[in-house]
Parts: sequence; C-alpha cells; structure tokens
Amino acid sequence: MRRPHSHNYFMKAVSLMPGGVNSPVRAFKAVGDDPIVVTRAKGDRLYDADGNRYIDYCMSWGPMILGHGNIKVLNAIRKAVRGGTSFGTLCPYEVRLAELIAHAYRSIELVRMVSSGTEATMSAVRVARAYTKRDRIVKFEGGYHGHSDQFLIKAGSGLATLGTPSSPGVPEAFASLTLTLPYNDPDTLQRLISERWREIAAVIVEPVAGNMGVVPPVPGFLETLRESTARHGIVLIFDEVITGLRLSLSGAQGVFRISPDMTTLGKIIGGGMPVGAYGGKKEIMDMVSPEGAVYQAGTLSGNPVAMAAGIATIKEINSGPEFYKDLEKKTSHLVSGLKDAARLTGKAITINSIGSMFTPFFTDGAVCDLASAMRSDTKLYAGFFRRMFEKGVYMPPSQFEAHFMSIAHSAHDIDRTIKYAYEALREL
Ligand code: KE4
Repeated sequence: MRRPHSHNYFMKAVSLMPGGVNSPVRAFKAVGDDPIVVTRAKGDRLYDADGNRYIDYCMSWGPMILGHGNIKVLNAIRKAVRGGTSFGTLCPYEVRLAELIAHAYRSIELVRMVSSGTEATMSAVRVARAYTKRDRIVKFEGGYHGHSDQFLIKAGSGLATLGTPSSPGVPEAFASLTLTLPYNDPDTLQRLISERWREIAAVIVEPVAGNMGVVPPVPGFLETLRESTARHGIVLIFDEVITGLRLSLSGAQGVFRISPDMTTLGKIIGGGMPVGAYGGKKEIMDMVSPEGAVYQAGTLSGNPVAMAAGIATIKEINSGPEFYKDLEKKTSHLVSGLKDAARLTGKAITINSIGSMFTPFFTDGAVCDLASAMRSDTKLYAGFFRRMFEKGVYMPPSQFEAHFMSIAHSAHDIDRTIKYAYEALREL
C-alpha cells in the first residue's frame, strides 16, 4: 500500500511531539514502520490519510466494543454537545452513568468518575493507602495500570514492548514501595503476603491480563488473591480498565464471580471519550474528598459529553440479550481460523483468548506470565504485523497487547482476516 500523506503527517508530527505520537504504543516502534495515520473510522474499519482501509483489531486499545462511529453513541454525543461541552458542576449525565455502573458492578457501592484509566488506578491506590494506613502496594510483572510513577515497575504494554519495563524518572524511594510478583503464581503471592502483609495497602491486578498480551488467570489465582488479601486487611483492586464491560457487563469479576474491594474502569465506559472511574466498598470510598480527607479532583471529571457517550454505549450493549454471546462467537471463529492457518503453515503460535480479547503469541509454549510471554519471537510477530498491515488488517503494533473484537466486525471481514493470515504466515 502507498502511504505518502501518512508519511508526511508523521514527519511533521515528529518535529512537534516526542516520537511523533501522543502515546508511545502508537509509534509502531516494535514493528519498524511509519505509524498509521487515521482520518476516520466506521464499524470495524479504519481509513488512513491515503484512503487505504483496514480491518481493525486494535479498536483504539479496547474502548470500541460497538465498533467505530456507532450511530447511537454519535447521536448521544450530538445531543449532549448541543447543551454545551463542560459545566464544572454536577450534571444529570454523571448520575445516570454512575447508576449504570453501580447496577452492573455489585462490588461498587460508591464510584468516582475521572478522565482516564491512569487517574482511576492512581486514585484507587491513594485511597487504599489512606484506608489501611500502609504504604506498599503489590502489582504483577507485565501488569500495566497506566503511567503513574508507582506502576512503572516491571510493567507491561508499551514498557514491555520497548524493553524498558521500569521507567527512568521514578525515584528509588517511590519504586521501593511497589512490590512485583509473577502473575499466575499463587504460592509466591501467598508467601509474600503472609510475610509482609503489615506493610501492604493494596494488591492491584488485571484479573485477566491484557498488557503482556492476553493472559487469563489460572484456576485458583484470583481465588487465592481474594482470600489472602481479605485475611490480612489488604485492599484488593481489580484493574478492569480493559476487562470492564469487555468480558461481561460486570467485567472479569462477573465472569469469575470474585468481588474485589475496589475496581478501576476506563475505555468502554467512555464509549471512546475520555472517561475513567474507580469505586468500591462505601467504607473505603467514603474516604474520598469531600466526604473524606483523601484528595482527588479533576476539571473534566464527569464531563457531560463523555458521560453521554458512556451511557449510550452501555445502553447499546444492554439492548442485545445476546450481545456477549455474539461477540464471543465472532472471536472464536477468528481464533480457530488463525489456529488452522498456523497449523497449515507450520508456524508455532500460541493463541490466548477469553471473551472478545485474544493474542497470537509467536511461541510454541504456554503463555501464562510475563516470562513466558517474553519468550515469544517478537521479530516474527513484527513480520506478521507488517504483512497483515499491507493486506489491510490492523492489529496492535506490539506482541504485548490485546487484540479486540467488536460487535461490528462482519463475518465477511473475519473470513478475510483468516485468509490473509494464512497468506501472511505462509510468506513468513
Ligand atoms: P489510560 O490512562 O491509558 O486511559 O488507562 C491506563 C490503563 C490502566 N489499566 C489498564 C489495564 C490498561 O490497559 C490501561 C491502558 N492500556 C493501554 C494499552 N494496553 C492504553 C494504550 C496506550 O497506552 O496508548
């Protein structure tokens, strides 16, 4: 495909923004290409600055579960924006979205809206520290919870992709308060908690990891997490920024029937607009200002236009009783097609998949944590990405990210994806 306009935009962008992007994972660093420059999107398609079209499995890194430009969401935004874009006061939209979230998540007795997943997770940890009067937190290797200092330790997503799992600029004093453990290792988790629980305010976990590629929890992992944190008065935070409304209306906690003390949300609850949220038990959330003393604030928190997009998204998901079943049918059709293509072309690929999120790892072993994910052949993934990109399929430009299906992906496009994957793998 020819992309002269995209190239020119990118050259201009590089002269204005670090790496030419506003978020590192967009830079295509791991796949060695000019990044895609999208001018519009509709359904399961992206259109770049040169008019090329792509079947999209990155879906803006998760939010677009309805597909791009869903008419109900666009109309809700149009209606809201006619009333103004920001009031800096309480507005009815915030109440409505909070109601929908509380209805979907029984563990969320009080919720606070913010404008990103990072704000949600950093705020949740601050509240947990105040609630327990303890300082340390536990996260898992390969877990990514946004770019707040305390999480940039052995993190996933762009940090794993760019090979910098811990970021410079985070003072040792901060980093030492974050303990990291291997994901899916209940014994190590139990040992650490029983030895050091007096210091630990919270454990934050992606109940299904998406930021080392998709890695579901092994049986017993989440249960051990829930039982040992409850026993020692440690706040269990489910970071459901990806899995919330993705795996079910009640996210991963609905699928695995485990109730965390706090939950963080983002992506889908904003329908593509900047929305994050954190919430949980009333006794914990009552600590949040102005009810309690833990300060957290935001100019655009609960923004009416963003709330309207989130409300319309949840209503649209709720409108189809078979919504998640249809989504999973589309995903399993694609995943089995990719597995066939790998088998027929003799390529060693492990595909982890749950609900409508999946990752093809270029490795022949099981992938159950960061160490096994890192054994993937990232060069082969890059070659696969580039070939699929040339054929008009846009996947996450990194081995350590999740692929997402939307309800808008057509059977025709899914079958074309399988056909192109077979061709791309044969060419590798
Ligand atoms: P944001 O601040 O990007 O809205 O959310 C941070 C965050 C928190 N928790 C989880 C589990 C997340 O996956 C994220 C953000 N995900 C990345 C991609 N895996 C967003 C894409 C990007 O960084 O540009």
